[in-house]
Order: sequence, then C-alpha cells, then structure tokens
Amino acid sequence: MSDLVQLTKQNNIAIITINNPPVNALSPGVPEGISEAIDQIANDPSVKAAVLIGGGRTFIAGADIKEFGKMTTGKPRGAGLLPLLLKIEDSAKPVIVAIHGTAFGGGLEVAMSGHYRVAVAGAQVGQPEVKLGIIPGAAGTQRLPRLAGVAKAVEMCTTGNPVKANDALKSGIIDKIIDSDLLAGAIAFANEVAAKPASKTRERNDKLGNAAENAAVFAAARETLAKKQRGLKAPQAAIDAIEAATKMPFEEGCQFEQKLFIDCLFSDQSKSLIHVFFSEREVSKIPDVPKDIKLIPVNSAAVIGAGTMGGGIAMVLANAGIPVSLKETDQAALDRGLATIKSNYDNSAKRGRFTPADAEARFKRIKPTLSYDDFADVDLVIEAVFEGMALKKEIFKDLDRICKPGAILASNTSTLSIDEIASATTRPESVIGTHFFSPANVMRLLEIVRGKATSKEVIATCMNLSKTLGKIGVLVGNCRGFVGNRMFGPYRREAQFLVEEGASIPAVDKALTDFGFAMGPLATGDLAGLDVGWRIRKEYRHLEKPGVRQPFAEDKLCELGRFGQKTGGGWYKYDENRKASPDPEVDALVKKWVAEAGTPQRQISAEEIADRCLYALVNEGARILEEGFALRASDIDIIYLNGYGFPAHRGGPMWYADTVGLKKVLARVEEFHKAHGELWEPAPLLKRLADQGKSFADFGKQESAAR
Ligand code: T1G
Repeated sequence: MSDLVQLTKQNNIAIITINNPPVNALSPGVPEGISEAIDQIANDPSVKAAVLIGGGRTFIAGADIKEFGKMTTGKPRGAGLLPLLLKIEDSAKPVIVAIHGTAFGGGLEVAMSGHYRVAVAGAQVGQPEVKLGIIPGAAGTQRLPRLAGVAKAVEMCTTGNPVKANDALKSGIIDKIIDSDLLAGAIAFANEVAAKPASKTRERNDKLGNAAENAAVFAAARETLAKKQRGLKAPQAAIDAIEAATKMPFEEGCQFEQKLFIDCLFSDQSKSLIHVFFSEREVSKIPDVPKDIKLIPVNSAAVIGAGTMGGGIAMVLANAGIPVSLKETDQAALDRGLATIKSNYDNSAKRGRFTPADAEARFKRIKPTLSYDDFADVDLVIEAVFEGMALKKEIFKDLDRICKPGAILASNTSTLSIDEIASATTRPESVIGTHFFSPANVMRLLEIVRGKATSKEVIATCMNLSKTLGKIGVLVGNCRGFVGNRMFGPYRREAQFLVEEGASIPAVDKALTDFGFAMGPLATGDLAGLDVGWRIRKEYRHLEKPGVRQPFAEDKLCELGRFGQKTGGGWYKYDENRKASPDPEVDALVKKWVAEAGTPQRQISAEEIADRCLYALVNEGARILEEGFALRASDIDIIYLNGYGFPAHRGGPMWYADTVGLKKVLARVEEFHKAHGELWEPAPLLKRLADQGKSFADFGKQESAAR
C-alpha cells in the first residue's frame, strides 16, 4: 500500500483513507493505492463493505493538475482512471464514499463509481474541468447523468460550478447527509447496506430521459453557450459527451468522452486556463516576504470618502465581517454614500445573494461619521478621496497624528505615488496602496502597491487581507499607473489612433471582442467615463515628449462634454437603458478633426487593430517586468484577467504573447515602430527574450516589486 493510501478496518468494515495533502489530488500513487486496497478487500472474507474517505481537509479534489503537462507531451493519454473506477464499481462488496470538503473532477468521478455516497452538509461536489478548458476525463459525463439526470449533468459540466451537499442529495448524486462525524456515519451506513444488493452506477439508466426531452435540453444549453461562453471549446464538448451518454452504451460513451477530453487537453485554451489556475495561486508568493511572517490583526477599519469607491470599499470590508467607519466631510455626501450602499444591499437581498437579515447585518457594520473620532483605534484606514496629491497628503498627515502606532494607512489611489503620500507621515513603513477596481464590491482584482518603505508585515497583512475580502491581491511597484492602468494607457491610445487613421469605432471594438474581451477599448472608455483619462492626460501633459504624436479625438469628445454613458454619449450614443449604438454625429466629427489634422486615412484590417492594441499591452508589460514593478509575467496576466476583462482562455497578455511566440511579437512591434514612431520602441526585455528564443514565462522573479 502506498503511504498515500491507508487501509484499516473497523469490525467488518474496511476503511480506505487517502492522505495526499493538501487536497488529496489523484497524484501518481493515489489511484494505485486505492486499487490495491480494493484488491485486498476482495480477498478478505471478514470484510463485508468498505468506506472510501479523504484524510485532512477534503475528499479528492481532482486529478493532479500538475501532471497535465506530462499528459500533453508524448503520446496523448487520458486521465487513466477508467480501469480503477470499473474495479470499484465491480467490487462484490459495496463501497461507500464519504465526502467532506470538495469532491471535484476526478474526485466526484471516483465517488460516482462507488455504490453509495454520503457527505457532511458543508461538502461540495462538482465537475469544474471546463474552468481548466477540459471536460471530465474519467466517465464523469457518463455517470453523472445516470445519477442526477441529463439537465443537472449539463448544468454542472458546462458551468463547472460546485453543488452543495443538500442540492447533491436532492439531485441523486449523494444518498445521505451525515450530521455527526463523517467516518462514524459512513461506517454506520455501510453496516446498513452491506448485505443489500448494490447497483452499479453505469447500469442505472432510468434517469437518462428520452430523446425528445434531451434534445431540448441540449439545444437550449448549446444556445446559452453560444452567448455566454462564446468561442470556448470545452463546454460544448461537455454537452457532446453527455449527449453520447444518452445515445451510446456506457463503454462507447466513455471512449467518446476520452476522445473529446484529449482533444480539449491539448488545446491552447486548456493550456491557458491551467496557466491561470496556477498563476492565481502564485501571486500570493512574495520572494522577499517570508511565508510565516507575523501578520498585523485587522479587526476594525475606517474608510475616508463615501463616493463610489469609498462606499464600495466599505461594503467589501463589512461583507468580510470587519466593522468599518465611513467618513465624509459633509452630511449630504455622507447621506448619499449611505443611501447607495443601502440600495446595493437591498438589491443583493432581492436577487437572493444574501438573506435580508444578512444584508442588514452587513449594512449595520458600516458606521457613518463626519469626524476622525473613531480612527484612533482602528487597525486599518483606507483613503478613497478625490485623486489629488495635495488633499491626500493632508489626510495622511492627519492620520499620522490620530491613528494608533502600527495601524495600516492605505490609499486607494489609482495612479499617484505611494512614496509621496507616505512622505506626509512619520511612519512610511505603515503606508501602502490598496487599489480597488470599480465597482469595488464586485471586481475581484486588488493591486497592492508597495512603497519603498512599506514594511514586510504590512505587505503580508494586506496580501492576506485581500483573500479575506474575497479579492485576488497582486503586489505591484509604485510606478505611475502601477501595472494595470500603466498598460491600459497604451492599449487605449492605440484604439484611439486606429479611429483617427480610418478604422470605424465599432470595428475597433469588434476586433477585441472577437479576440474574447467582453467589451472593446472604446466602449470601455464610455463605461468608465472618458473624462477620467482626460483629466489624467491633462495633469501629465507636461511630461509628453514634444513632437511625439498623441491621440486627440477622445480629448475633443470630452471638450464637447461627451464623457460616455454617464452623459448619454461618448464614442457611442446611449439610450435610457444605456444601450449603445454608433453615433453618426461622432463619425462626422472625427472625419472633420482628422481632416484638420491631416491624418492620412486608410483601410485597417481587424488583425492589425487587435495586434496594435494587444501588443501595446505586451510591450508596456515587458517594460514593467524589466523595471521590477511586477514580480512575474503571470502576475500581469492575473491583473488583466481580473481587472480589465482580458479573456481567461487566452491566459493574459503576457501568456498570449508567449503562445504567439516573442520573435513574431517583436517583428510586429518593430513594424509598428517603423510606421508609427517612438511610442512603439520595442521594450528591451521583449527584444532580449525574443533574440534568445525565450518567453516571458522564462523571465525570473524580481527580488521585490518595489523600486
Ligand atoms: N491538482 C494539483 N494541485 C492542486 C489541485 C489539483 N487538482 N487543487 C489544488 N491544488 C493545489 C493548489 O495549487 C495549491 O497549491 C494548494 O493545492 C491549495 O489549493 C480526471 C481530469 C480544491 C477548492 O479543478 O478548486 O480531475 O499554491 O489554494 O482555496 O476528469 O484548490 O499551495 O502550492 O486552491 O482551499 C479538477 C482545483 C481537476 C479542482 C481548494 N479539479 N482545485 O481550494 O486551496 S481535472 C479541480 C480547487 C480532473 C478528471 C479531471 C481548489 C480547492 P499551493 P487552493 P483552496
């Protein structure tokens, strides 16, 4: 028996325990250990049933994703679990699978090959494979419809979303919820069923429905996917595999599933999504901050500014159970802020996201105030006022005087220097940037901005706090725009240039939505408000190099008061429901402006539009990496997936450039450099890696994200 799987006995019940921390993945040795245990049980006449259970915090969370790289090199092979699952299912002695934590992917597939499944109420089951760009590869699409019915199987395998134990019980995926100790409950259940004939899941066809019903389910699901998961391969394949379960004998259905699984596993989409899975976990590893550093307790907080951002941040803290004082300078602004928060909670309750009582409890955790009275004892203050340096420095001077030693003083600034803000205090080691993305209570990304003096304790505490807040915290350095916005500038600059050079506004956005973005760069500007970028451009106009071409059309739209959705028109015009449509008036204005500017006009291909916008991101990302303002290329990817709508199945801008190949990317950047001047100067790192035949993924970790 491998030390990953133990076999013990309690009277006549065998207990197979998997111990492969942290999540009991089906790493090499685990399937072998289970198989050996089943053999031993078969040959032990004293055993009349078996319980299969996970040690530690969870049942099997799936195949070992780290093994996929091996599976996609050399001869294509599947997850290789099918023979084990048949052995479990063919066991003459019933196997009761006891589930706690998560039975995901291969974990649920193992569980479904058992004769019965019991679970604690807090357990979850699921087939999340589509989130990795694949489908279940061990008969999950064949057994799940047999237990839960076709519609439920389609929903679970195309969304990849987990199902709670109660829902799994109702659907027929599990047989019993154990309220007491899971192992004891599972053993008691095993004693109850040991002598009864146990059915094999693969032989249960009663829930496979009939052709007419199923055809409607599959058609509706395919239609939904065409809209909601446009261009994604795996969800469609999952439906095809489940459809095979309703039309083919089990063995054939499994072969059909295997073919689709291998096809998905070898796709770029799957490689990108697996990159995202590991990158999301990599972001919290800061090379020069010890993993076991002592964290600063954060049990109370205060937010300054009850505007859109401040109010959203206060909600994020309250939702995490942290009481928060929300300060404004005048009662009317405070009342407006509270009213917005209240309506957000009421809407969430209406939509069933929270119970009314829960929404009320969260709202009550936010204490409005016009003074600093409550600030003396808070553990964390987040400033979220107007983007002006003078005002921020004045506030931080006050905080320095009022807040207790060791309190974390954070700014939600989206572009201003954390070091300069910290210089207004006597405690720069306690000052950090916590850049939330609007709406703060919805967007997952949180850029944690490290100042030169920010202490490692404060960094580690804020990285840990981001998880508590349900955010994905990414540590970035203190350059202008940090990482996300610094790259977003060139991205939107190119979009504007392309319109000025003759591309239509819808064509520019369509090139990027066809690439996979939910929204194109121009429509995104209309959503955020064109005046936001306009104000920043005006503030930094003095830094622009004379004689270097800058876009002008968007500034002219702003001068006309066309800020986007909030003014009914920007690049597009908007109806009362904020539905966008092309605006002939803007087309005429742009035509006039470019004629006045003498900008040569030409037909521009969708490919050039996409390359100009995407490689502007990549080129700037390469500069950020080389300058040390991001720790890893994959951190930049995570920022773009979670803050800017970059399509996850493309892996992020830097990963995408690696899949294209940096030699090709560099050649294209050099083309643009020749045609459009020095804004397209290839980043030295891009050039170096391309010349060395390397990728951004090869680029080492920076010692620290600070400079
Ligand atoms: N394989 C390898 N490592 C895994 C893993 C997995 N399946 N799941 C988690 N880890 C690592 C993770 O990288 C991290 O490592 C540590 O465990 C803790 O994870 C055959 C083919 C289970 C809900 O997709 O959803 O089965 O950073 O931080 O927040 O048909 O992990 O510490 O070094 O996420 O408590 C299907 C993926 C696989 C489940 C726990 N299964 N995992 O969340 O911890 S495909 C999945 C999760 C498959 C079959 C197919 C979550 C979790 P490190 P964590 P957590």
